[in-house]
Amino acid sequence: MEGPSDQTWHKTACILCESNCGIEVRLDGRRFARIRGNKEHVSSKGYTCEKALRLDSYQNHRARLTSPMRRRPDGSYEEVDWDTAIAEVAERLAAVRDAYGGATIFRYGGGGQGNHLGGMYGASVANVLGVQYRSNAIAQEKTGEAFVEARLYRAHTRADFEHAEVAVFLGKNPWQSHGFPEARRILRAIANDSERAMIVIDPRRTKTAELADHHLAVRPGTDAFCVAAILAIMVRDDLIDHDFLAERVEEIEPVLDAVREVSISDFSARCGIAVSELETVAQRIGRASSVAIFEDLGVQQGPNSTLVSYLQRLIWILRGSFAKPGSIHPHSAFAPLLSSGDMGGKRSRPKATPVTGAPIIAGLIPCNSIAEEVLTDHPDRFRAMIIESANPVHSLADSPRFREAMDALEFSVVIDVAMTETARRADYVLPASSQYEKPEAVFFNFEFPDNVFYLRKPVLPPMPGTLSEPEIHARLVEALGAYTSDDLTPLRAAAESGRAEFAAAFFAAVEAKPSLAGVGAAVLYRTLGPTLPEGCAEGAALWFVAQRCAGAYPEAVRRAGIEPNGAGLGDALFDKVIASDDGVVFTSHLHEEAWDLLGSADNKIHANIPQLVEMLQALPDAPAGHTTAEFPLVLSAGERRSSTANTIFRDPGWRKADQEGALAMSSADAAAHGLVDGDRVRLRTAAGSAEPTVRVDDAMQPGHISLPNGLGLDYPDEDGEHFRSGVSPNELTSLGWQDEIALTPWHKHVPARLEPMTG
Ligand SMILES: Nc1nc2c(c(=O)[nH]1)N[C@H]1C(S)=C(S)[C@@H](COP(=O)(O)OP(=O)(O)OC[C@H]3O[C@@H](n4cnc5c(=O)[nH]c(N)nc54)[C@H](O)[C@@H]3O)O[C@H]1N2
Ligand SMILES: Nc1nc2c(c(=O)[nH]1)N[C@H]1C(S)=C(S)[C@@H](COP(=O)(O)OP(=O)(O)OC[C@H]3O[C@@H](n4cnc5c(=O)[nH]c(N)nc54)[C@H](O)[C@@H]3O)O[C@H]1N2
Ligand code: SF4
Ligand SMILES: [Mo]
Repeated sequence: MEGPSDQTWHKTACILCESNCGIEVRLDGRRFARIRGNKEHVSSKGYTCEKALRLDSYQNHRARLTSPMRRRPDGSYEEVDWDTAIAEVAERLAAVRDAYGGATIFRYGGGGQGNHLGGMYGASVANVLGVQYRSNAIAQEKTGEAFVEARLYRAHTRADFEHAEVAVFLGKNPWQSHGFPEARRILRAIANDSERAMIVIDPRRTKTAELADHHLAVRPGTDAFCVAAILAIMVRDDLIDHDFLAERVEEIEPVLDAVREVSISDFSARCGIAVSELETVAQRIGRASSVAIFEDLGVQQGPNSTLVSYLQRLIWILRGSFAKPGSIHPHSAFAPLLSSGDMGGKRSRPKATPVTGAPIIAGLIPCNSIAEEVLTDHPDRFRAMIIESANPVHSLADSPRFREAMDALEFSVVIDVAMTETARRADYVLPASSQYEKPEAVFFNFEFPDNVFYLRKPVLPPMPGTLSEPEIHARLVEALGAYTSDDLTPLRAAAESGRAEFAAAFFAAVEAKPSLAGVGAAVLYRTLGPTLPEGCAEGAALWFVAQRCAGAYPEAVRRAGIEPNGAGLGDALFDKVIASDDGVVFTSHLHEEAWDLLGSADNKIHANIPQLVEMLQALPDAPAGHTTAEFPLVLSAGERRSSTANTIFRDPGWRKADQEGALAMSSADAAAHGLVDGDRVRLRTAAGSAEPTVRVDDAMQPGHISLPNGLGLDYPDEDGEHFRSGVSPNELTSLGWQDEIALTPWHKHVPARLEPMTG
């Protein structure tokens, strides 16, 4: 944390995708002068992709906020000081709570690809206000998968590609999107090993597909047919691990009966993959000692997505590819990603949304329902929103509808580092310190048998005018009167004397005043925080998390080399997390212990999900496609490229190529529309239109066109005039276009047409 000509390499992490590779940064003043991978990082071991080198564009740019902003009646913003902002935000939130109840205050976000600590403290504010409903981006991608996993075995799983004999990527392009440690190294290793095989199911010939042994270029939106046909071949040819099914799986028979009914030739015709090719793939999976599968947005944001999440799991269930090297595994959790973050014990949570009755999965209301929970005269409608570290106006389907919803609220506050599209609709905007100006961490800790957690320390002091989320939330909690300084004084004293004393005092205080549990994160920040090493106070809430983690997996924590200190195993784990600069292996499991990580009462897999088996049986009657004469093309609105990183980078200057995010299309489609590379075209969907430039790309199949994600952000030029670079994909998407179970949007499957540019 020194001035110019600082020769120190500061350890931190890349925040652009869930891999969070460890990096080292050299500073020139406040600029990131050099960036390299951190070879000592226990998970990424020095690996990065090219995007990490651009992180200065996140840390330093013209749209960063340096003062709380208050919206004037004419829609412009004025700067206000922090005391005013905190007092007024607390007062306005309390007024909504008092008039209509805390359940009408909705909370969105709480973390992005690199930052989940803030959300823990945000839970303190939510708890004081009695907030009941929340959501985040996960509820427009992963809730279908969560629905399936909750029914199969009550656990979250990932796959071990490092050791898998056969790797399957289903609507996933890890060469560009990563999603597991050292993704490109592992993809290359599989591609170079003749004993192993890679299968990619993607309509597009992606970079990953180029490396694959088998690329199944399905027709967009037909994955359910493709995966069901593979399953049917496995059952027909008896490529099944019967011992595994007998020992570990309940109720497989009704599922196998439904799979036997699948017409392989009909489904092959529907997905556009020859039966012989499906057979080759089924047989390669069928003779493998291990198969690892990763499904992602290509199927999670398209037709039949929850059904596909189910069917792909049946592949590895039939193969018994679970709980051994190279297979699927559950994992420990340092802090549960989907928990409400409160410390007040189990509270019963609503199962459906108050207005539209949409299903709440994994505690999250479907992103597609949020605006509809506002834009109604229903008495229980959402009246206020707290939005943190998310840009829903840009990232959720139907941007105009979300803007309308924000405008209809009685109150809204956004906590962000930048003046985003969402911030521009809020009553107050509170400027957070960047992820390199405070301690941060993610709860994307999905590894097995050794799982890793990394608390990174600040590289720079906070930008003047900004505060960390823990500080912002603690101030809000205090303005809302959740505790008094008398409540905290004994805890502060105990924290000074020692950790065992602190634990005793903390639990005694919560017992005497149970409401303190709901604001436990803020209490820890104010009491334990000041006793932690410099720059670590924001890590204080992890003390409770570490206790819970050590309590949940004591043997695996010990096996990871953590021994109880004077205050116990949880404190030893916490101390190690605070002290480490390279990430900590916090649990080390044995493979057979995977079964204990399942949440099902009998630690078995329960294969039969009747609702989804019925959907499988109804597939032959499904429509052949969703395009029409009016909208004959399928647009994938949001492809991951090396030039995209959600909306974390706002300055378009970070992009060295593909500046405006071209619309990719096959040469056949280009020719049919009289287009050549670099032309501009009008792209129209039922929801709206845009004018992207064209890139002719024969990785695309005819009829399928693709736009990148994360573009179309407003950014000020040198004179402060805003300009927009590229297409904002959700100006083109519609809310009703969604999965029937999880209500996740079909971002990857939007019917569209191309028109010549006029004028
Ligand atoms: N470079 C980069 N990396 C990122 C991100 C980023 O913005 N940029 N974002 C991160 C985030 S938030 C996420 S969730 C992940 C997402 O990671 P991915 O899911 O891998 O990313 P996408 O490119 O959105 O979609 C994957 C693939 O789905 C294919 N697809 C489209 N339609 C269909 C279909 O009908 N069936 C099948 N089988 N495939 C189809 C597309 O051609 C595409 O190759 O990436 C993360 N990593
Ligand atoms: N059409 C279409 N829409 C999509 C997708 C698609 O493929 N197509 N992909 C979807 C997916 S998978 C995802 S994950 C979402 C992502 O969309 P969002 O969840 O909205 O999140 P991000 O774009 O990652 O932006 C995160 C926000 O956090 C802010 N931020 C960065 N650092 C900090 C910090 O330290 N503190 C605070 N308070 N704020 C910070 C950034 O400025 C930014 O506004 O988009 C979804 N939307
Ligand atoms: S974008 Fe993802 S894979 Fe690339 S360096 Fe950052 S965290 Fe690692
Ligand atoms: Mo995502």
